[in-house]
Amino acid sequence: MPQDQTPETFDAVIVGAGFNGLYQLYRLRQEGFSVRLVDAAARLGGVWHWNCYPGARVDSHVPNYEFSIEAVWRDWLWTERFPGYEELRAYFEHVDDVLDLSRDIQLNTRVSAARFDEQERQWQISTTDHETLQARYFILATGFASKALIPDIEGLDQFEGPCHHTARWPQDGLSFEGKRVGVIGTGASGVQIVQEAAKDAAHLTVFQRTPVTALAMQQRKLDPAELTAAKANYPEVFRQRNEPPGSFGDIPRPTDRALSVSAAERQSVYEAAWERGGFHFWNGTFADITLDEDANRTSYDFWRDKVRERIADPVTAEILAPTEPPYPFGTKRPSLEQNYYDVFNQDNVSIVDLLNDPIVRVGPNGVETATSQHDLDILVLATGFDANTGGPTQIDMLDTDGISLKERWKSGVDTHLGISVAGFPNLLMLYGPQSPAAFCNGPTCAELQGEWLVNLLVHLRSNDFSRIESSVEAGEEWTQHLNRYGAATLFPKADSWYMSANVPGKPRQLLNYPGSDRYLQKIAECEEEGYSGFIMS
Ligand code: N01
Repeated sequence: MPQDQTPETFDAVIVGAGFNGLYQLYRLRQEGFSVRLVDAAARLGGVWHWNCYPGARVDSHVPNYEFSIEAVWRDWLWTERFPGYEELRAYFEHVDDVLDLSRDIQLNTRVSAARFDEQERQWQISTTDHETLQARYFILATGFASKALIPDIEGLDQFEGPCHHTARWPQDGLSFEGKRVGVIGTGASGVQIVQEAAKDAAHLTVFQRTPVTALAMQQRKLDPAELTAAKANYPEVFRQRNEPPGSFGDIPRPTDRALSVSAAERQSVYEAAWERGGFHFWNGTFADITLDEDANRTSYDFWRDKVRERIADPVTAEILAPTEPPYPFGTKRPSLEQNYYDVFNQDNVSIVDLLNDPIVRVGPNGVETATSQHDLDILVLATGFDANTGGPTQIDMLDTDGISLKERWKSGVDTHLGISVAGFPNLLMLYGPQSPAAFCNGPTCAELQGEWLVNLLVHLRSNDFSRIESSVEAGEEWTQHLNRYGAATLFPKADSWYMSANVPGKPRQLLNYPGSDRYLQKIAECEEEGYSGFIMS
């Protein structure tokens, strides 16, 4: 639409077609709101559009990473316990078919800027195609991992072969067959792509800075009959998932402390969690793993010994799974692996320990480290994201004093409940910074926090309010609360993206609320108190 015409107007414009945005669209529409959802991608699914590198798959086991809406799960059969990106994309098509979402979704459209019109109490939302949409409420469901982090390495742009970030992978794929491949980064994305590249590459060089504590995935094919039978119990699994602690329905919150049981008992708890696979070993062993260093050390030692027995070369073993923990176990996101540690026994795979042999520069033919030149045909950047804040700050938005969100957050993030920012009326965030986001399973959070937001918009409409803004004091209080809460855990001890420590210059701050049960309690209290911390008119 040309800019001189009246923009299309909605009750709400949502950015982001992942779990959060889609759930919100579905529910707000049910409540009679007019909604438009916009996404830069060419399909639904959020990260699963962008992350199509070989091996990309979800680290949450079936049936956790899906909506608990019966009409959606009833006829959907996953083929693997941890589905790959192709299957996840198909799942989102199924969601679309069942919930009839696409009629209110605009794909291939990137929101570039937004301004709040105080007179009209409407957001004017601009896209890179010079279109303007108008909405009373502007809802960001941009996810915590939408802005790729390209490392600042000298000469990176000089590399002559294909060089891609994992979250900007070519949609039509890229073959590693017979190529010399380099992977920088060993987080969840790095682990997955390394496992695949090791199969076909003539040589694979893995550039590791900090070791990842990857856990046994225990992947397996799912039998359709078995899965169909399991669905009898889905209502109960989803009921548990959506109740405190609110995340995974079938990983019960442990109550024992690691050092309050005998060494033999501890070992058997760890063994059982390892066998169950996935995040059981992270979240399902003892209550104090991310709270107490001595307890934490027992889980690190178990993990280290488990992994090291698979790595033939002792030097490689020490690089991948050091004797002393590089950070408390679980304070950087543990990835899941199938044969990650085994591939380092192959002749075509080598590891470079960047802590002892850092990258100096990238040249046309490969990567130069302090001691060696590594000639490469393909360079993979598995270097992560400007997590949590990267999505919202990509949109040029001004507060009521004319200061951009990016500028406001330069010295630190201040939100009320991870949902609202003082000075940005009618702007609401789902899965945003200072919410549990990365600590809460995506679909669970989309439904629980999403319902809270739906109730809020219904409340505003019922009371004839057209403006909502959180107070400065509420933002300060939430930040202090989160900092205090975080300080009682081991998370601040790691240089992780949870702590914003992976982006040079970003203020160090815990941006994910480590406790979805406590968070749910907090937002429920806010609602019961008539939306405390918010000013409505
Ligand atoms: O990113 P990361 P990711 N030189 O930030 C290294 C979700 N996710 O894309 O630790 C050299 O974890 C960096 O090293 P260091 C999931 O929540 C989920 O893997 O900073 N190395 C690290 O090793 C996940 O946790 C899934 O020292 C550099 C790596 O790059 C989150 O997204 C799949 C560097 C980045 O790891 C992010 O995962 C994928 C440099 N200049 C992602 N800069 C699934 O569910 C960075 N690194 C499966």
